[in-house]
Amino acid sequence: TARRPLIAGNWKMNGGLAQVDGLAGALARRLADTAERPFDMLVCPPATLVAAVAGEVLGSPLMVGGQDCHTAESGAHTGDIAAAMLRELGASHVIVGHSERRADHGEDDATVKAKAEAALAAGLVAIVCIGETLAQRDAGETLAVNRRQLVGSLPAGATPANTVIAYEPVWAIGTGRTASPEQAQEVHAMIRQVLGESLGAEAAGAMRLLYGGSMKPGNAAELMAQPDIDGGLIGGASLKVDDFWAIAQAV
Ligand code: 3PY
Repeated sequence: TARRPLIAGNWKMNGGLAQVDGLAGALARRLADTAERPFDMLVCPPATLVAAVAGEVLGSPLMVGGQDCHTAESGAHTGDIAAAMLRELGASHVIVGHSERRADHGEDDATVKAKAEAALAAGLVAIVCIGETLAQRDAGETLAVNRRQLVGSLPAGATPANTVIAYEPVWAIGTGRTASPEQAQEVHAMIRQVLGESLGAEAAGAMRLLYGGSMKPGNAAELMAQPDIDGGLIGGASLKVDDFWAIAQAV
């Protein structure tokens, strides 16, 4: 396919100043030393580290993103961060609607959509996360749940350049369990079909769809070999330079 794989690391609430050089800097140096690089690479550190990481990797192809943004441009929202604030620090992307935010902060599809639209308005690429729980999968609701979340969370004005969809089955996040390549592909194919219904076949065919949920060096190749899986949103394995790099080598 013509879609360039995206290898995105979600550091979650991990990492400190030591990881600026030790993780982000190390990845930037590897990218600089790599002639053939058939993938894009992104790290999403905690918001407190975005500026330092962006400074560290300046001039490198390594991109930096946030893990969340507010729906509003500014205002009385103590503790929150606007998309433009991330952008000003050097971020190019922001994750919205990760299942941990949906669960921990009660974010619903309408909120996630508004956050994604705020990201687009600020010039960030939105990485919109969807995924079913184990109970929903066991109840046979996987495709319906993901369709509903996708339709409800997709920002107005989504294009392949400004939006990435990440499918992260909740039961595979931080559990060590991974969706089988077939399970993941089934959902990814549905996502692309639904995108086609709302954005047209051309845009749907060009939009990148990431798999997330315990992607690691040992399973990355078979997942990314699936026709509709265009990279990964990687949690734990993105905190180790060698593991994250090995995943990128598996594209
Ligand atoms: C995981 O890898 O478990 C993730 O949640 C990535 O976002």
